[in-house]
Amino acid sequence: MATLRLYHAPISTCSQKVRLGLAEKELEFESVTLDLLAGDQHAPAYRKLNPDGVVPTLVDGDTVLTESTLINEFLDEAYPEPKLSPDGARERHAMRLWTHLVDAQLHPACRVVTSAIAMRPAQQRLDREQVLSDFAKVPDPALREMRISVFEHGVESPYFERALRSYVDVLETLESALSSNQSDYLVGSRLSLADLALVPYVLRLDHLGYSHLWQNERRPHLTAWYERLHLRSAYDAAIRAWEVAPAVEGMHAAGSAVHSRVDEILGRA
Ligand SMILES: N[C@@H](CCC(=O)N[C@@H](CS)C(=O)NCC(=O)O)C(=O)O
Repeated sequence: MATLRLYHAPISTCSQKVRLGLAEKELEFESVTLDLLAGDQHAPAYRKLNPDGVVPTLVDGDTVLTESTLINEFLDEAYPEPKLSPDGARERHAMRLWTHLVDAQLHPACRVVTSAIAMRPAQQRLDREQVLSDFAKVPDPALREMRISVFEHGVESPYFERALRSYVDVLETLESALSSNQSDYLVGSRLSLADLALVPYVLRLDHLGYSHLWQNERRPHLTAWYERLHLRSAYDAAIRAWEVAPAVEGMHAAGSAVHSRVDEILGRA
């Protein structure tokens, strides 16, 4: 079997998603971690592998794969056991609607929310010119503009409220789908790439200290699904093993610092 090499960051959602795919399939990989705050993703050698300057990137033999959703689809085809997609075409479409939701809505929302709440305080401790020069290396102009706005204004950036609402809307979509499903999982009767794609984003809110958005009977089906996924051994290998306590504590502290403002924006103050 060819050697797999994963370029990733320990608590990046997209990296967690791919590590879950690898762990469910019990695939070993060589790990190359990038420090996103230090700008490792913009190093010329890495940008040759991933021109967007983001993680993750998976190298399988001489094949370089980017885009976490597509990497997990690749893994499911190239390493078919255990299967992480449903059998029927209709259900596979349903699975892809979830992964599309992540790519089109949830990840962009999470990027803004995480940047405003948790990355900004860390970036503010760095040299301002260095931070701005890293933003200048972001290839997508819209993303660059968002990064600057969020760095300057945090949760008061015009990007923040829209992103936060969009993020929380997905929690309701999850609750509603899981409450009407006859299954423990998002699609069909077994775990699929849909579950692996969504769970890192619930975890991110958990890390920020916002689990009240689904716990305490607010969203009981989502709570049960989230807890169920935590019981999998793949979760330990892909998520817990990579959690760096100071980073998680830092996210929690940053979340607490703006908790009341976030509640206010959500209209629950
Ligand atoms: N659509 C891409 C998004 C990748 C992405 O945004 N990765 C984040 C971490 S989750 C990243 O590398 N951020 C660093 C940056 O934007 O500078 C994927 O799914 O792989």
